[in-house]
Amino acid sequence: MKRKQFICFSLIVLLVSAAFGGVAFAQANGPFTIAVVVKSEGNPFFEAVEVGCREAVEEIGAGDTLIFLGPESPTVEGQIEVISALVAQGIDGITIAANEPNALVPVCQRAQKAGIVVTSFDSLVSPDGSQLFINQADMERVGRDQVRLMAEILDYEGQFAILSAGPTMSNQNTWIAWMLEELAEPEYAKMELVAIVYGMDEREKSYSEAMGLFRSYPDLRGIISPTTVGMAATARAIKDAELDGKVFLTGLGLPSEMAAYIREGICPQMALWNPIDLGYMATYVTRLMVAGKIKGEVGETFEVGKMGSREITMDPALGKVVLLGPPFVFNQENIDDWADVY
Ligand code: RAM
Repeated sequence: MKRKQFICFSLIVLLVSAAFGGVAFAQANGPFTIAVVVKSEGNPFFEAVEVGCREAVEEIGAGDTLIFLGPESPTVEGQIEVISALVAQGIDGITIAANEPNALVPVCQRAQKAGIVVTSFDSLVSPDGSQLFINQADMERVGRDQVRLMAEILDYEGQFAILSAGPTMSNQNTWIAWMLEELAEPEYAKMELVAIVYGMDEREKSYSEAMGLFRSYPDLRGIISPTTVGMAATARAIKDAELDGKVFLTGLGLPSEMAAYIREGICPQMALWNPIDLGYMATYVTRLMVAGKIKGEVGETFEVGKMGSREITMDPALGKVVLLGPPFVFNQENIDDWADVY
C-alpha cells in the first residue's frame, strides 16, 4: 500500500514538474512578438523587406508573431507614435528603419527599460537608443559608387544634382557625405554638383522636385537619387519632361520599378542590395537577441540562417554593426534576371 502511494505521489510530482518545466521551456524559446517598424507604409522597398522578415520568422520563430508597420508618411513623429504603442503592447523585440537617428532615442530607451530588444536596420537609430545596427552595405562604398556610376554615364563632365529622401534620414545623409568626399577627387573636376533636394521619400514630392531641377538648371545632365522612391519618381519625371537622352539618372533603385528605364537608357546603371535579405537578416538577428542566443556584443559570431555566418563589429559612426554584404550594380545586361525578384 505504502509502495503504491509512493508510486502515485512520484507520478504526480513528475507530471506537475513536466507541466511547469514545459511552461518554463516555452518562455525561454518563445513564442515571441517581434515588430519591424519601417520609414513609411506603401514604399515598395519596404514591401520587399517584409517578405524577408516573414521568411525569417517562419524559419526560426515557429509560433512567433511578426508585427510589420510604419507611419503613413515618413516622419519621425509618426514613428514615435507607432513605437510608443508597441512598447505599451508589450512586445519582445523591435527593429527600426529610422526617419531620424536621435529623436527616437527616448522612446527606444523606454522600450529597452521595459525589457524589449531594440535594433535598427537600413537607417540608423543612434546607438544611444539601439543595441545593434543591421547595415545593408558599407556606407562609404555605397556613397562613392554612386558618384562613380554617374561619372561613367556623363563621361566625367557636366552638371548634376542629388535628389534625396528626407533631410534627417541618416542612411541617405551618410551616403551623401561619402559622395561629396568622392567628388573631391581630381577625376571629377569637370563635374559640378548644382543642388541637393529632398523628395521626402514621397512619390509626388520627389516628382515635383525633379521637375523643379529641370526648370532651375537647363544644362543639367544627371541626377543621383539615393532612394528607391526618388529613383522611380525621377525616371517618370525625365520621361514626362521628354528629357530622355539629355538628363540621365543613377542611384539606388528597385529593379522591379526601374527595369523599363534601364532598358530605355534613362538609367543606364544603378545599385542596390537585396531588400528581402535585409528584412530577413534584421528580423533573424533581432530574434536571436530576444531568445538570448546572442548578446549583441562586438566579436560575437553566429549563423544567420540562409545568409551564413556573421560577426558583430564596431563602426565608429554606426556603433555595433552586422553587415549584410556588398551592393550590386544593375544594368542592361543583368536587369532581366532581377526585374521579377524585387
Ligand atoms: C528608400 C528608403 C530606404 C533606402 C532605399 C534605398 O526606399 O529611403 O531607406 O534604403 O530607398
